[in-house]
Amino acid sequence: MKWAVISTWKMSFAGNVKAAKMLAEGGNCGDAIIEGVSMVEDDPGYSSVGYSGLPDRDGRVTLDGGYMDGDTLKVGSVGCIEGFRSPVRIARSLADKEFNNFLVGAGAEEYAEANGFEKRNNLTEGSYQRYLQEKDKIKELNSYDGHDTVVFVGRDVSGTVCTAVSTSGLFMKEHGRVGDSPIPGCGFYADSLIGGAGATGVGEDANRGTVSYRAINKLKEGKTAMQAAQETIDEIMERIENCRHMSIIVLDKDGNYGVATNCAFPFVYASDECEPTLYLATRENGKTSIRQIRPEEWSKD
Ligand code: SD4
Repeated sequence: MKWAVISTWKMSFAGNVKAAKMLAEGGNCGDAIIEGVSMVEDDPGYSSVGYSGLPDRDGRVTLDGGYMDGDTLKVGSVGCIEGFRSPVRIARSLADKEFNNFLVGAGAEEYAEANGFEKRNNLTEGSYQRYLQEKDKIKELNSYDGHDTVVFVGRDVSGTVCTAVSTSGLFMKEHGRVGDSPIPGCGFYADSLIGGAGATGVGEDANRGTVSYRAINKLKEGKTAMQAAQETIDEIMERIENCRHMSIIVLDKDGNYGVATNCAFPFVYASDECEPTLYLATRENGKTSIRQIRPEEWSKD
């Protein structure tokens, strides 16, 4: 494959189309996937990323984002950042720094403001209403049904692999909680010599399994992208008691994809050989089964 891009959930479809177009025109992988992720961040119709994200227990929308360049292994992340438009863009700018490349909370906000990143109140009326409905319930934290983290992994014509991620994390999390998404090796990873990976699901479990790096290691051992994804999910389900929802996307350095899940997980894949296509992955008899679906077949994000 000359180029390829894979992204999580149906909500990433329009962003995948945009990223695919950029890659097809010879665009840089980082630029293409950042564009894809930030389209999801900007869309108030999606309630688990960026604008209109899921509030925490204090009714605040705090966001996590990460970016990794597989050529240099440079990585940048923000955690628990509030009041800014695009965590993934802030994360990418941090990847250029030799030190201080993972900032959280007030420190991340100070950096974003000092560096001219656009501010935005991400608590929309929709997010607030969702919060009001849940705030008095004692709720077990779980991945929000059908509305989750957006991860893009891409490979451009020059062979560069990058991964980018953005999320509001778990609905009704404690203020200050950070999941797997901005943590390199857990929520995302990229190495142009091997491939890239990213996770969506309950971050506490993804962190325990360092799932993205686990998948990359399997690629390095010579497994296919599909085997790497499946073995990663199998291992953490075996090793973590009551492992909750978890899905992983993998792209090898040649642009072949692998996906595995323990729930129902839509994703989008495009390459120079295949236009952006929506698939649904499910777990059947202990293995991931994947089929192409029409957008109408999946009513959630
Ligand atoms: C987190 N992994 O913060 C994210 C949330 C997610 O499906 O992906 N939910 O734990």
